[in-house]
Amino acid sequence: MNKLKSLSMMTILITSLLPFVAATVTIAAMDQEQPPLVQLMAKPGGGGSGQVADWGYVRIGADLARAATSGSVQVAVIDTGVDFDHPDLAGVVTWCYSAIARTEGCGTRDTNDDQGHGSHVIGTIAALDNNQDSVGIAAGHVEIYSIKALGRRGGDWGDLNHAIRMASDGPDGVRGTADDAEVISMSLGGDISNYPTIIADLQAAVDYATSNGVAVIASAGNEGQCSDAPNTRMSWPAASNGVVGVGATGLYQPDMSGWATEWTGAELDVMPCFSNNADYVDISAPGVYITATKNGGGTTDMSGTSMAAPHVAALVALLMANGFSASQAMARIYSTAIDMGYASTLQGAGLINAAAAV
Ligand SMILES: [Ca+2]
Ligand SMILES: [Ca+2]
Ligand SMILES: [Ca+2]
Repeated sequence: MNKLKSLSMMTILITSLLPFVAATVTIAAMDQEQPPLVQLMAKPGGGGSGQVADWGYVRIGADLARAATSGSVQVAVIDTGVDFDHPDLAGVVTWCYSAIARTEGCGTRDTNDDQGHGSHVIGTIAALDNNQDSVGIAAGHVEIYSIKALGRRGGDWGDLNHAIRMASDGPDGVRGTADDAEVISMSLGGDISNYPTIIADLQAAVDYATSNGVAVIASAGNEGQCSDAPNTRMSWPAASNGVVGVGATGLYQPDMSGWATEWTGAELDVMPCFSNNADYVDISAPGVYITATKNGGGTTDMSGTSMAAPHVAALVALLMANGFSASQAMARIYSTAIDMGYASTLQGAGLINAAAAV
């Protein structure tokens, strides 16, 4: 009941389906017409057939933001591990740690991605800009720390707290040195409303990171109810103090005929029903049909606030690579966000605009 889970719609569904074959999900635009049924299909592997920039990458102007960035920072992704051998992540992941097994080392049984979720999130942030697969929003400007705190069926709050502290300390295990992560990205969450001790322990771990200057980003959760009323369920760590809670946006066809997966300038920014409506939602980012690296090679599409959080983490990383502090970076992201017209409990400050922020 109080287990953590990753926040991709696909992940929720594959618990009862074969992973990476095909999953059917229902996603609907908040305040739009009847929710359409859509198919979520895995794409074939890449490998030299040409690189695809996801619509979210294009929509937020990531090319311009990357071009305006110099330097590099470390981003810790707390998730299901990573496919360390994925060609589009070659050299990207510089530290792998399992907060479950409490061991380190990349390409090991303890730190490999046994689910696919972590590899997708990492690709959204950092996949190489080359001639294959996808491209990360902060490609060329980040090193990734892959910290595994989720197994195939979720994780434990104690392991998450440990993961947050390890990310803040970095590989040398010493707080306040150059290898400390600048950003922590968490595409996970759970409702611990009735567990005040767990909330307090989590808050202490978050405070440990934020007081070290780390930007802590988390998915807002997928328990949205297609309603203007606030959620009845909450999601931590998004609801923890000092954590940036990220809602998901999608693209709709200009004639409202359905979801779009390519940004041409005419499509509409909408929020899907699954994105949580709560006062801890701070900002929104693309999270419907996001193309990124697939466990085992190639790319796949996934949807959820899980896919939105790494967009924000990557943008914070670009700003911090340019010398901004975590709080300065977030102030810029909030002030340049695109107002989509939704309530602030749904969209937060709005849709991130990387080109304007950097
Ligand atoms: Ca690529
Ligand atoms: Ca350190
Ligand atoms: Ca650092």
